Amino acid sequence: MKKTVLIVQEDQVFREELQQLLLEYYQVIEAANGEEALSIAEFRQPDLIIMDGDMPDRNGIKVCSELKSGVATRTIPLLLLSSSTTKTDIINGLYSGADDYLTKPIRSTEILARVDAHLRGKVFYTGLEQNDLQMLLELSEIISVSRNPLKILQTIVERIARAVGVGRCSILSFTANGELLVKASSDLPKTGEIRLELSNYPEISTAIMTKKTVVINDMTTNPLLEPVRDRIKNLDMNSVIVVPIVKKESIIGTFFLRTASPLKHAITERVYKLCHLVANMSSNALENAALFELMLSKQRYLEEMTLRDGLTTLYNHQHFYTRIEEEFYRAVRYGTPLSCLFFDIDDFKKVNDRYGHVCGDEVLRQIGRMLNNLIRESDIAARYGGEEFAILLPNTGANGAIVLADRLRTALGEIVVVEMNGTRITASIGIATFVDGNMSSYEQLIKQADETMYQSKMTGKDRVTVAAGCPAGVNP
Ligand code: GH3
Ligand code: MG
Ligand code: MG
Repeated sequence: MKKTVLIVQEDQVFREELQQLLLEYYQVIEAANGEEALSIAEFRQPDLIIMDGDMPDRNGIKVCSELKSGVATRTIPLLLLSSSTTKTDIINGLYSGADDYLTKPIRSTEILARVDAHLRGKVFYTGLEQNDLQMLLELSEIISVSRNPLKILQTIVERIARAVGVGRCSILSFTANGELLVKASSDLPKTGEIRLELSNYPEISTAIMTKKTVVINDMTTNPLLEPVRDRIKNLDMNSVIVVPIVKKESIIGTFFLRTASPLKHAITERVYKLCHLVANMSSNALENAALFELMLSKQRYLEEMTLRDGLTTLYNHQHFYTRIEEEFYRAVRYGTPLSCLFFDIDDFKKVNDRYGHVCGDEVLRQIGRMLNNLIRESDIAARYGGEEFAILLPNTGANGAIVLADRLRTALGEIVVVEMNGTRITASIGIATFVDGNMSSYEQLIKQADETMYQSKMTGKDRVTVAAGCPAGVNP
């Protein structure tokens, strides 16, 4: 049998609009004013009431209170429908006894979802403190205005952690390939991509598997945590709640809240309700977070590409200058050495002339790939010009640069382009090192590296020359 919904609404047009919306699923009865509402509610005992919050003289709020204090009507879920979106009005509505509120204009899917949830006893504001309602409303405002889902999730966990006074509150995403990633955490401001091993968290895996909330009020004795007892025994924690975050019937994550040890049996009804409400609020943001991150990484990729040379993917000339300036001042400030290595491919014109530009390009492309593998994370490799390259080696003296130069000569010798019939690629290499204040500018460092490279060219190519004042080289 269909459940009965009482619509209390002064505006006839609006009343009919609501009726049309609900008629397919519910038996709908109507009241046009507060008086009628009170008598019909008592007499017909509807399963749910949708109350007009905009009746004159705050009549809707008054009728709410009367219905909620009447013996025969107090248990009927009551939804306050109001055009007022100010926090105080909504809070007053909820304090008058309304179980939930909706704001006009009405959105059909939202109304149907809320009515359904209340009829199944799923939504509840009772038992929350006034501050909690205030916080929930503020969170929904932030959610509706912020375009950064990760920030939304971070705000949610921070506000809840503060409201409940817990050790940790996190929102985790559970991806289609079974990964559990921390998206926001109250005690870790920058979560990045922290991955959790599901087997270390039986409470989370149970929530995901059963699609049900897991509450553990004493972590020291609960049997569910037996497999990880040793791992958690020294951690400062006592109670935990894990609420699945669901989107279109599938689990997309969990809301996780854990208290520190003095807070025994901390998952009270209030905490339970708060966690459920915010888990629901988080679901859109969590879904959008993946999209958002993809967009950010694309943006970062595009930004990075403007610093790089298209053919070799090495940094371009301009970025090399930016970095050498930064690194030079860092070296001056911290008294660390800074080496600069220049190299120019020998007889590259011949490569082009004999085998064509396409082969020449392939050699340059392979050099780019090789250099990216050869150098450390902190080194900077750039295509300085056509077939001329530069490598900046922070915190590296001439000896370290010579070692790299040797590896570079070997790696160049290993470059193979099939059409080139075994032609070996060689380069003339020059090294200069800033150490102990031996230079006054980065331009000087570049000039010395360039000049020593030229010396290698002049003295027979395929060799390494180290600028004067640096340790002896290892030329062939
Ligand atoms: P050396 O040993 O004195 O350095 O002789 P070289 O032939 O390498 O030097 P030169 O400066 O005479 O010629 C450089 C050649 O590099 C000429 C130019 O066409 C080629 N080159 C520069 N940029 C590119 C590029 O992007 N692709 C190709 N395929 N060739 C390039
Ligand atoms: Mg050359
Ligand atoms: Mg050249």
